[in-house]
Amino acid sequence: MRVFAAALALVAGACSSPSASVEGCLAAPLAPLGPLPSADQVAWHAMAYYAFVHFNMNTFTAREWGEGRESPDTFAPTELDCRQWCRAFRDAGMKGVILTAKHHDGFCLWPSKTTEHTVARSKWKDGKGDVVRELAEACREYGLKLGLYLSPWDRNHPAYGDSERYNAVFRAQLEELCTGYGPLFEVWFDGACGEGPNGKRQVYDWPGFVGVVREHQPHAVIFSDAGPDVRWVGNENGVAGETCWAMLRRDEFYPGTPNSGPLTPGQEDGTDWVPPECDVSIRKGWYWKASEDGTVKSVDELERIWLASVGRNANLLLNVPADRRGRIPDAEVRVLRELKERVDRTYAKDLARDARASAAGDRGVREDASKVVDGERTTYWAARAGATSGELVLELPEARAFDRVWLQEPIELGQRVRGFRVEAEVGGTWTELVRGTTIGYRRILAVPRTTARRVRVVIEEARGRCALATVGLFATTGE
Ligand code: FUL
Repeated sequence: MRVFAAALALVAGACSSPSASVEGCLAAPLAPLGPLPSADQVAWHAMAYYAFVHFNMNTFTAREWGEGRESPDTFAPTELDCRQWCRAFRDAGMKGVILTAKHHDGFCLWPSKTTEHTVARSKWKDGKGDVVRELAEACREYGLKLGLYLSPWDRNHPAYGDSERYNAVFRAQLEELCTGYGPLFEVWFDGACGEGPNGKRQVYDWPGFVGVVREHQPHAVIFSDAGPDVRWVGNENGVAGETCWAMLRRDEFYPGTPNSGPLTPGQEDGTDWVPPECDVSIRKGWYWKASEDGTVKSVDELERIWLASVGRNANLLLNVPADRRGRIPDAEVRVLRELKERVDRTYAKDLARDARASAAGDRGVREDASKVVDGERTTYWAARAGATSGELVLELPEARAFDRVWLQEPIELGQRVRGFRVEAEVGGTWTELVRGTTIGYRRILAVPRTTARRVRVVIEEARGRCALATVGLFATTGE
């Protein structure tokens, strides 16, 4: 009996100890397969969707990149109302907001001691204003998390280009922001620099910048082209790769990296967990301009963007710029609400929640397939030990119509799946609805509207033993 058990365990492919019981072995908890996310990165994945607000000197000059010679008095919002921003974002289902505390022109929205070029030098609120503070307070009131964008490229500061001197300035600015406004969920470093070949040459102290954030905001994730925690997705269209690994060979990239191609799909053999964030603007430019009022995206466009980002293992950072009053314009507030209503209508009811789930091809041993329909992201089904492919069948109480499939992996233990397909039994025949490569934290797939009682997810290939945390089925309402 003992020998038999040991032989079976070897077939199962994971237990090297002959004394391990078959059950213990086959039902062994899934071993982590690195790289793995930190707890703060997992919390970041769960946020999914939040606002970017480009609001600064450029709002008042109708430019995208200011020169740094603008008078502080040019910054003159007439009715700044960060509570109105937060109300709109909260009502839109967003979980946070990231503000351009300083853009490339160097103007600081808070009274920084590191430069003359700040709100403290403007007539706005007699030099007593602080946009970062107003937003931090409004975020607290409306239950949103706060993030800050701080441009390393600075066209105003006299020290820029004198590397060590400016690095000290930038570290001090970061310290002011990281210590003065409560908890930050994300710090956003822009890689852009338009100095050109004859411009100033600044060698940035990235380890020093990261160190300041780590010291004062240990739970904030740091964004740049190359992370270290969250990466740029490689485009500004709001679209993540169809193949989208959270992993990246991080040391091969840096902020402003010319080699941004791999940032879109990520790298299966990446050394670190650096998932992508999709930044895209709700209107043509990043900053509000009256001339671009006609370019606000429609709810259909926004829904496509939502699906191509949130539905592909990325987060969506949707830029909704405030206007010269210091308010989010009505058209944006309206379309954000429409998107929320549409997403809520589609995803409110998971049609698979009362399905019976079973795992086929497991030699009769099941690792509780029901975990994929229990509504919990942290419980999961894993194929038998050693299996890099597997199959899950969902049987619904009756035939139901759906056109969205929602899949999640238990990413705390690593991202694994590299090839899958979803099929439905239609007229007695298994019919392929969609196939894909990666899943990751969250994959949402649009499929042809299908009415079926039995649906299966076939994992064709994975980097290691395969597992799924969630299989959901949803139906759009046909708008
Ligand atoms: C870019 C910047 O140059 C744009 O002005 C904008 O802030 C965008 C989000 O990042 O690199």
